[in-house]
Amino acid sequence: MTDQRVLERINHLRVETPSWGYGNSGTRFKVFGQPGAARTIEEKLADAGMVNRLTGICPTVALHIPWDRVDDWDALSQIAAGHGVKIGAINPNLFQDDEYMLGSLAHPSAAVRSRAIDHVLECIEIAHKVGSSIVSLWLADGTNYPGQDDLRSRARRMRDGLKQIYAALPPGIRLLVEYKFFEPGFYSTELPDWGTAYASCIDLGPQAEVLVDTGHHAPGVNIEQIVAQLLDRARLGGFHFNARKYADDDLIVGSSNPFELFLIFNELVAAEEDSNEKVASTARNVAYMIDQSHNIEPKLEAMVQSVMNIQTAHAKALIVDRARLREAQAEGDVLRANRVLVEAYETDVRPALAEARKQLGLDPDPVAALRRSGYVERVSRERGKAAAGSGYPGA
Ligand code: PSV
Ligand code: MN
Repeated sequence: MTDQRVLERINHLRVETPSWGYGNSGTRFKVFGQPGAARTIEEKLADAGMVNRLTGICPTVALHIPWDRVDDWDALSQIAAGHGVKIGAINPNLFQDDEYMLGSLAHPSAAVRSRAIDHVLECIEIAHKVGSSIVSLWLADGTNYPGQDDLRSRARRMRDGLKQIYAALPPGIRLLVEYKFFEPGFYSTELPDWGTAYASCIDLGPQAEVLVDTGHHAPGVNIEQIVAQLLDRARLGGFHFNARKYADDDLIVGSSNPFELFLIFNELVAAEEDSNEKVASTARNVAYMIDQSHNIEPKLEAMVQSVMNIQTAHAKALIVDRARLREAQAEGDVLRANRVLVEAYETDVRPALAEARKQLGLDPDPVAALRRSGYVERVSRERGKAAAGSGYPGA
């Protein structure tokens, strides 16, 4: 790839940031309030606008309902536009109401199941109103004890609920189905892995695609291989990026696992060039989103840093010498093939990223630009240290 083509591809990437990443959040032990943390959806959109102005590649913001519910969606879309952003994926919340203690779509009670379905239908309606093309569904459904509920009955109830939701999906809106191997259920989870999510999407139809949250796998799982499988089956819909050491830690993406992030992007970039047009177009339409909550680190800087880490991994994947890689693979030259990948990973892409940002008229160092801007100090003065936050319990 020519240098200018690499710069164009760097600037072509889009990364969605989450509204809940801008408000106060914490662990189940403590929520530390941060001065200036956004208290309302309007303030979250303002912060997301700032991240977009600094990075140039984050023009959409994911909402979580009911955390971000408003009466007037047109007005909210206007406010977003005023900050230079648009509303992106709509995330239903099927885990925070008392009724959902034993699950949502898989709940033993038909009344709770239908409440959960109604909520997702409302989210589809919201997506339609704000012009978003994604409803992103994560089910907290699971059990804590063997025997607590019948596993096959739960799976059937969930499948039935998903079918009702899918039937209400207008053309042009994608349903992303997110899996997670545990938590809040500690014994079983209804959608624990990519295979179950994939099977559910196949049952539903072409508008249903799998969402990979990088924090939702057991330690040691080969996520890039999952990505490759889903791409090859043309069912990878999106990502929730974050990093973790042990469980779903929601730390800054690429902070502890930069090589893994590079290998994930390596699969994506390779698939974009696949001769099978279905695979290539799937790769080109993957929705890249961040799903993080920053509990002790400054929120705006953490978000900007996350976007930069994603760009770094992406840029390194763009410069992999694919012809040499294929040649070494065909010859069975194990270590030369490995070295081709590692060479790209070890390349310093910071000058290319700085140049790409300059071509967008941006500061080559978005973190330094944020620090110089005085934005965080200003909103800290204006907003103070808020009790309200992301929507998370205790926040
Ligand atoms: C669940 O852990 C999850 O990854 C889902 O995407 C939720 O919508 C999100 O986190 C809430 O923070
Ligand atoms: Mn997620």
